[in-house]
Parts: sequence; structure tokens; C-alpha cells
Amino acid sequence: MPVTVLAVDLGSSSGRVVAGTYRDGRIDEVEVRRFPHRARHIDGYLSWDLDFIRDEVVAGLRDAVAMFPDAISVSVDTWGVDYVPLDGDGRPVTPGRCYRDDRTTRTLDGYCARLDDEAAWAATGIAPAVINSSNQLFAYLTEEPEAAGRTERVLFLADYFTFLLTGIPGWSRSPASTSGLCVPGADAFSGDVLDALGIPASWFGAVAPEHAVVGPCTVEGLGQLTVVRAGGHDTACAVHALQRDTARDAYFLSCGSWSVLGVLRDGPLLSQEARELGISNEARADAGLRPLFNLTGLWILQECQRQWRDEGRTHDIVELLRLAEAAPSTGIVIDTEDPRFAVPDAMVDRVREVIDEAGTGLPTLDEGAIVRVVLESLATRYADGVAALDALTGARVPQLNLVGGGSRNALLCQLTADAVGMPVVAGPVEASVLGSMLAQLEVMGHLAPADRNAVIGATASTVRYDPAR
Ligand code: LRH
Repeated sequence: MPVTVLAVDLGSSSGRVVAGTYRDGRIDEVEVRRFPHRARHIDGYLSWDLDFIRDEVVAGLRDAVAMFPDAISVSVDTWGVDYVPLDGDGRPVTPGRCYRDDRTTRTLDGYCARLDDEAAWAATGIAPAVINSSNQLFAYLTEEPEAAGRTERVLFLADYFTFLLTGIPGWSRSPASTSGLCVPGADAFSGDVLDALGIPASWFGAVAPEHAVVGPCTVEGLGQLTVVRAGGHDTACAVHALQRDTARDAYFLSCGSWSVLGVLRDGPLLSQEARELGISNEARADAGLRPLFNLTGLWILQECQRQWRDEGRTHDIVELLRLAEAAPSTGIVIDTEDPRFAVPDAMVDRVREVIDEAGTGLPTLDEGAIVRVVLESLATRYADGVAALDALTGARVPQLNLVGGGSRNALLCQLTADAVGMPVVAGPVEASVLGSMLAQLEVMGHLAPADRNAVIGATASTVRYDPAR
């Protein structure tokens, strides 16, 4: 009997509702709705339009149920670190603030005075970063004390949408693990961190294991759906869609606005070396972990495209990649982690500024050359990350699995294979969606975990890029 599950996958530039029908050992996906969105300034803070996203999600689910009247379940995954503060009636106290807002830079000195980097790492196993929810909540308490005073609960974004679908609040382990507020392994919030930062422990409940049923959907017209925690964090869902031999470590690079490069393993990497290299021990949605580097990804290009579009220049990604492929390498490598690239707007100017600082004396680069510099620089950063993982795990793995939107970018995949010196297996593109569907089928009793690899093999298309000699 075919069975249909629904995945809601919310990224920081677009969201989608996808139906997956499992039959004959594979999943057929139909994208029912896709919508772009972006953060805008509200009350002086870069914020998300969560009501718009909610309306799109509900409309997408209604369309999905109309198309697939037998659909049995749904799960929501989102980008990490962001949260929604709720009042006693379960309503947002402020709009959902965006991790790219610079309030966390303004409040960083106060934060570090209470919790320095070494103490934060020791308590959490998460690399200190201004985007972490711990930094954001400290900024919230500091800059919006009146709103913070009216806050009863704080839900991470995926859990907020699950709450909207069920009325049941919860704190899923994978998004909680991105917060910088949990103990290593992310099975509980860290009392030490909450105390040090003055964040009320009452804002949180127990960390909920994932791959579990939450309850029936209470939204009108969607009552047939069981809401599942298939993995609240998009990257946790994405790694569930990797074909893997569980007996050995596997490296992954989840490539969208962010490049999340890491390794799948049971335990955290907590050595001093891991700390110095900037490892974050985030949780998978099953019981395991995925120590990783959160690196800047295609965001730089997305923002360049936006600027070129506004200036009436070439901005279509297919055309830009064709130009980049044709452009000779300049040999310039920029630091894609430069904080100037973390914020929106004027990205082309920032990239040019950083290139000029490299003192190359080259004439102003055109679109193709800029795209090539960015992609070559990303590939170089990935190679450094892979070398660091090799040093930390002692395991030289046979290939790098590159999933997410970046896996469609053949130039990036080839440059990455060349830079890391090992084959890149690119795909699936919609890894988070596939991971969510697999987990839902497992939780709902329609797929045995032992059969997962075969289903991924039958469902996902992958392309292999061998390093050039
Ligand atoms: C990628 C991602 C990443 C980080 C970032 C904020 O979508 O989830 O893993 O957490 O967003």
C-alpha cells in the first residue's frame, strides 16, 4: 500500500511543502508549494515574517491534503539558532528576530564578561558565535527587557511551527543543540550557561528526543495528519538522507546559504584541538551527533545576485555559473568567514573591497570573475575543514557527501573535489526534505531503519565528481 508523508522545510531564503509517496521501495516527491521570504527590519531589528511563513505553510499543507487525501503525517524542519519568545497565552511577544541582526555584536562584550569562550565551550561543546541562541537571548534580555519580562516560554523555530500545528510546546533535541544553551550531547539545557547569562530556566522545558510522534494536527482541515518530530533542524534532517555504513564515520557538507561541514559519529569531539578549530557538536535527530563547522555558504552569492538584480545586471544563477566557468582563475582566495560577509546588502561591494585588500592590482572584476573567486574561496575553506576533521577523527574517509542546493552547482562541486583531493558525491538536492520523509516513515512504522539505505539509493539522484589530477 502506498503511503504519503508531508515535509515542511523552511530555509532562511525560501520554504517548501513537499509530499512524498513511498511505494515499491522508493519515495516519489511532489513539491506542493514553495515561497521565497527574507528578513526585514521591524522595530529596528532584522526580523522574520513568521505570520507570512505560517500562512504559507498552512496553505501548502491544505493543498497537499487535497492532492493526497490519504497523507498520514507531517514534520517541520527549519534553519537553526533562531527562536520565538511566547507570552502566557502562547502568542509571540516580539517578531522572530533574525540571527543576522547585529544586536548580538553590540552586546558581545557584556556576554563575554559573564561567559567567556572557554567556559561556553566547556559547558556546551558548541563553538562560540554571535548567531547562537545564547547570544541572541542575552541580547534580547539586554535590549528588550520589557518584552523579555513578558516572556513565559522560548521555542526554537521548528518547535514554534510544531506548536502552531498541535498546540503542544516542546524543545526538540536537534534545534536545541544549535542554541549554545545545552550540555554536550544536547540531552538537557545547561543550568550553568542559563545562570551565567541570566536567562530564566523557566523559558525552557525538557529536551525532547526526536524521531517521535508529537500529536494530531489541530489546524482546521488538517486533522488527519499526525505531527511528527522527524528532526527540527534542517541539517539534522539532511544528514538522515545520507546513504551510510553506520560502522564508520562519514563526512558531509550541507550546502545552502550556510555550508555545514561535519562528520557523523556517536560521541562529541571535545578536545582542546576541537575547540581551537571551531567545532560545534550539534545533534542528529536520531540519537547520534554531527560535530561540524558552520561555515558561510552560498549566502555570499545569493546576496551578490540580489545586488546585481537591483542594478539591472546579470543575476541569473545559470548564466553566472556559465560566466564563472569561462572566467580564468585569478588565484585570489578571500576569507569567506570575514564578518563583513555575514550581514545583508551591498555584498558585491564588500567582496570587491576584500579582493582589493588582497592587493592583487587586478582591474575591477566582472560578475563571472567574482563568482569564480567566491566559489574557489569556498572550496579552499572546505578543504581546510576536511583536513581539520581528518586531524580530529584520525579517519580519512573515502568521499565527501555534498547535499543541499549547492549540489546542483557543478562548478562548486568540481572545485571542491579538486581542493579536498577526494571524490565528491553530490546530492540529494533536497536532502532535508528526504531526511524528514524517511524519519516520518520510520516513526509511523512504514519503514525499517535497516531498509533506509536502499530507499535512499532508489530515490535520490547523485553525481560523482572526481578530483582533477
Ligand atoms: C542551515 C542552518 C545552519 C545554521 C544556520 C543558522 O540552514 O540551519 O545549520 O544553524 O542555518
